[in-house]
Amino acid sequence: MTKRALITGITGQDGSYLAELLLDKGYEVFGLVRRAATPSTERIEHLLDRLTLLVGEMTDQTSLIDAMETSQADEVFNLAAQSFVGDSWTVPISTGDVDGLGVTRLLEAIRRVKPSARFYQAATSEMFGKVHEVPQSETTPFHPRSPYGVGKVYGYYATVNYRESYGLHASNGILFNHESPRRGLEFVTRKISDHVARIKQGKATELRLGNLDAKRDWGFAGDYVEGMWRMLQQDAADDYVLATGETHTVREFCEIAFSHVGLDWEKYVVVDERFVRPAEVELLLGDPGKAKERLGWQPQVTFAELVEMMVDADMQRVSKAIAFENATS
Ligand code: NDP
Ligand code: GDR
Repeated sequence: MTKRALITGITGQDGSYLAELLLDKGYEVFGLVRRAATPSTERIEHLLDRLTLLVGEMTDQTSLIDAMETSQADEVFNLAAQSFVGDSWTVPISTGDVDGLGVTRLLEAIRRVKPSARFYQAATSEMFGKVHEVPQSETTPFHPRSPYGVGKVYGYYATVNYRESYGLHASNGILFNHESPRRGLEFVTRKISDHVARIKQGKATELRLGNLDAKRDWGFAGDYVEGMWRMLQQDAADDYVLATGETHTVREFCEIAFSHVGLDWEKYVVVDERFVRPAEVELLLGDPGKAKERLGWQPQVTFAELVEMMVDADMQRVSKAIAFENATS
């Protein structure tokens, strides 16, 4: 029988890769999308004729119950979130509503409509925040440093609690940063690759960044959606870290990205206090040992390959935009 999946956040980076993966595996895929004046379906444009999109909101309980009733999903992937840490200080209450309470709303919809459905919660390394140990694993205590991190800790425990209270097959993926050419332009990796491409092609002159010393465990998003899927194929639900086990600074990301197109990063990067956060997560380094042992999961793309893949994609995009500009001017 064809399996059915419901993905919230299907228009985001991870939602688009996960939708591709599940369609390839023969799933019928439903996606929850917000009503918007301007649609945000760019990342799933190439899949639209194979998906069923349902209008809904993580803040609206009725829409989540409807989405479960219509989809009758066997597997539910909750990827929807206000996911930009920097903005979570500006909109702390709605971030908590969507990223925290939203998880309980979706779990309630599952419990009431189809309690046999398996549930994946997009938890995050941001829950470790001011880290209590290095590397971080499934047993490391949480110490979130942003309204985003605080909301995600709520969502994490809601997931554990529905597993323990009602026996739902509900798992948390504690994912460390994962990037791709589909990453939003506000996140540091994509901000860098986009600026490198525009500087190289004469469309920008500098790149303004905040904390260059921040260290992150960066992997490729395409590898991480495979890990999400594997979590839901286990007999018992559990929580898993997905990470590369390597950490790099923002400065190192800049070095590789600029040098890939023959530029010296120090000539273009300007530190700008506006991008420094009220409380910073200085160091993230994940231990993916449990996922490797139990799920047989390992990342395939190295750090340097990831940086170069993102720069190459932005170089192509910017050059196409310039060619179009020239042709139409
Ligand atoms: P994106 O920001 O690219 O995508 C977020 C998605 O959530 C979008 O589809 C967005 O829709 C949707 N969304 C936001 N608010 C709501 C709402 N109120 N109701 C319904 N949908 C909403 O995130 P990523 O793909 O990078 O991440 C996916 C998930 O994984 C997120 O929960 C994120 O917090 C988490 N995560 C991500 C990591 C990463 O490194 N990428 C690491 C660890 C966790 P719209 O297009 O309308 O804005
Ligand atoms: P992060 O990603 O906060 O780790 O959350 P982001 O790319 O925004 O920041 C990474 C680090 O880079 C530093 N930094 C800057 N960041 C941005 N965005 N812009 C800048 O100009 C800049 N300069 C320095 C930041 O201070 C930070 O230390 C991402 C999101 O996808 C979350 O949803 C997810 O949960 C975590 O990764 C794991």
